[in-house]
Amino acid sequence: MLRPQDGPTRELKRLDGLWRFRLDPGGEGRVEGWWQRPLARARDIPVPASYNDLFADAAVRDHVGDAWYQTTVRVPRGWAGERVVLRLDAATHRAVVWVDDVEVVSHEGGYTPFEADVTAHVTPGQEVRVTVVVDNRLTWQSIPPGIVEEGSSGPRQVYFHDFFNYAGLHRSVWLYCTPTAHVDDIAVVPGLDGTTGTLAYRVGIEGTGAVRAVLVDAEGAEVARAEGAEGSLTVADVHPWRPGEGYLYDLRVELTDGPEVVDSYTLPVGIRTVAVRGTEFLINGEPFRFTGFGKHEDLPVKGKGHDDAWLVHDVALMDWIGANSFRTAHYPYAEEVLEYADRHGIVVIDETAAVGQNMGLAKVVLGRDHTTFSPETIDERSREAHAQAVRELVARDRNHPSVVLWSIANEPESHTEAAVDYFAPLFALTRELDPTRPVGSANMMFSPHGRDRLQALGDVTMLNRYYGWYTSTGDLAAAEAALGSELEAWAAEGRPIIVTEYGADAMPGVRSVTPQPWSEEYQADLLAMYHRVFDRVGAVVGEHVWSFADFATSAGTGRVDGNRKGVFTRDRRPKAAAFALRRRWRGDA
Ligand code: BDP
Repeated sequence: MLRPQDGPTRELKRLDGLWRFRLDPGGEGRVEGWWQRPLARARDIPVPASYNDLFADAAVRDHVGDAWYQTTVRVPRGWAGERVVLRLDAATHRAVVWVDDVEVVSHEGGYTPFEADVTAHVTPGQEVRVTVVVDNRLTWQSIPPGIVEEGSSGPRQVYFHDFFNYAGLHRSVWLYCTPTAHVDDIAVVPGLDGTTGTLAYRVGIEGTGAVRAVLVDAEGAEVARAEGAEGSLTVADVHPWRPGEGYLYDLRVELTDGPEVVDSYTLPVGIRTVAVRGTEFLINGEPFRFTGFGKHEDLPVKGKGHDDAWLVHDVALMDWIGANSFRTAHYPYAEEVLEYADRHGIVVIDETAAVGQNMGLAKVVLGRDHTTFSPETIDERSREAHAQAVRELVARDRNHPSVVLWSIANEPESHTEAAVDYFAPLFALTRELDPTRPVGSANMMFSPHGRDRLQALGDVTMLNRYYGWYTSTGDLAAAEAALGSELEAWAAEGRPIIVTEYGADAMPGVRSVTPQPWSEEYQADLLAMYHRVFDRVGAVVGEHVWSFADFATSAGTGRVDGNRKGVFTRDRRPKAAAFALRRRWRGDA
């Protein structure tokens, strides 16, 4: 799905800013038709932002169910005769959208965009009312899963993942226009052969016309062109995209009618290859070692609302510390983030929102006894929702050179036959949708080597490990021995290993001369212990500390105002571990 853009044949209007907002705990709005008139008893709310932390009100923070958003927008009068589209970059976790009285689109899944052709419902020059109802409930059939329970003071949302269930309009909302006949989709596959680059492309069009593809380098010089909706471009003396150097070409796709350019869309592209060879992860044929973090979209006040200032700052801190990569734990991030990674040469592991599909873990953390995969819990419908999440992730992100690996789930149950039955088709689907990138899923410590049955389905072994924290707490010597023997066992499988999580909580300011969990020193010492082991095991090609920054979670006795495994605090101040990581990853500090 193409991101909307301004161009010679397209225009764009961002609908961000203050909208009107009302919670609807009783679910009355859908019955009473709240979209049909100005939202009564509404208050102002910023878009994009999570609604939860804005109002100093527990009823808002812990709301379960529908929340209504409304704004009015004037359709530019110059758009007469154009196709007009309303696009939401994300609505968490599902939404229905109306333009005036007409329902135009609904969408399931909180982290991928959706849009509606609203041409028939708008008049250029006139105002329309846009109403969105966003439902934050998680069920066994949603990705991620959850259960809504009746508590003494109303419904309560239970979920099995370790980050707060922020909800709302987390990303931008757009009104844009294209010509009626237009470029609808573009897929590119880059290739490299010595100093020659190739770019296979496929263009989907609506309407009729001829397609031309023109590739332009970063200085604006044309380097290749081709005619036809499908083809391949060749670039002599190519300037590849590579980690640390986000060199991009522009692919200008034009839909023509004789001499006239009917539509034009410019896609930034990077020419690079990705492959797994034995225990190596290759980018452009060269072994790549991942250094960096599992992150979150998580901010004070804004929750999961995207913010360009924090994006720029986070990447500056990743650069400061020597991180070359991150994982979009545990859901697809805003497209702005991936575009920024493309431009800055940052390597991305791109993850679906399938987190918490593990009732073994739920039993330990929440004391609940459920079967993970069953007709009463995660079932066929859940798998279809999961498949759709994979389709939408790949459709949205396949053209980003920064994305080198798909992670289709985080820490699912992985030792049972049911897990294999559930996941084998999802691995196959991901490979069918994108045969050019490796696929994996992050393994949880309850299914170590010898028990896990999912890693063998992937191309890369992805391990989340907490030796020295959740096990052997405070005993780094025991933790080191256990970690070493497990990694050696995984290495023998012959796949590259990325340790996608390792870390310890640390409360900033808690200092200790002896190994005390929760101290800044213990966090730093634990990471150093992992690094000693990684350096002994050749198959380890990636180290992603959990986590980049502290983040909000649901309440729990192991959580102090959220998860404190950040190397930076939630407001991005470094803990002691940050300086140690910088010394390891930059070597020059
Ligand atoms: C892992 C999860 C991650 C958690 C982390 C932790 O993948 O989301 O936040 O552990 O416990 O299980 O800190």
